[in-house]
Amino acid sequence: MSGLPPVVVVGAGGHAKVVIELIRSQGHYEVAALLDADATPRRVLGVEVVGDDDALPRLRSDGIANAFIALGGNALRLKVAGRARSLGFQLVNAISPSAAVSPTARLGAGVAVMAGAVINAEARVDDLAIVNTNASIDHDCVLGEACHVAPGCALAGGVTVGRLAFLGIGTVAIPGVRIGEGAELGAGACVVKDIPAGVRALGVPARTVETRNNAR
Ligand code: JB2
Repeated sequence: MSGLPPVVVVGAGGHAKVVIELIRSQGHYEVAALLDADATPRRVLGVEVVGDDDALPRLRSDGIANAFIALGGNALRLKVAGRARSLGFQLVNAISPSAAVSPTARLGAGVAVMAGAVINAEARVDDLAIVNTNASIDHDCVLGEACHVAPGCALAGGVTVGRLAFLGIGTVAIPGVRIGEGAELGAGACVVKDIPAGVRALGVPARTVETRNNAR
């Protein structure tokens, strides 16, 4: 027992591994348990998988008040977060000590910011967003709820990313462009004009290849 307040991490896959190490590196919480749809008893990075999401009420009544939803799928993360919040869990943040987050940036709850990420002045990062490894978010950007900015993305100043949007690895976006809710950008896309909600776009410059309605 570390004496730190316990947190349950929901998910036990690749994203959860990264999140467990972020939470440990922050030193504010002890990762006490994992929940996964595959409830097979096992340990991940030394933390026990104690059940699936149906174990949330038990953990809450056992006194665990903090949760982190470590599921990479945006829509799934949002859904499971709603369930955890309705049971009274507080969503904590997992922020790498080697991320550079401006003191004037505003971060919501349940946010992950990985190593090497940069979030500059007066950017806003809403609840459940993922700012992945080495992503760069310049001043005045707005990242919507439960979006995912994958490793190595570079967003110039004033870019807006809609809720549930997914920016694949290495996406770049020029100043002020708006990426719509649930849009998906393929790896290496270069966004030079607004991307409508719900579309999949690829390439340099990014062009719509598919109109999608189901957010990832
Ligand atoms: O509803 C669920 C649920 N559905 C799937 N609740 C809970 N608690 N767990 C769920 N899962 C579990 O999520 C699966 O059983 C599996 O263990 C885990 C997904 O693992 P995977 O490694 O496939 O993906 P991930 O979401 O952890 O990570 C993805 O997103 C990250 C941001 C991957 O694409 C990573 O490469 C990426 N870095």
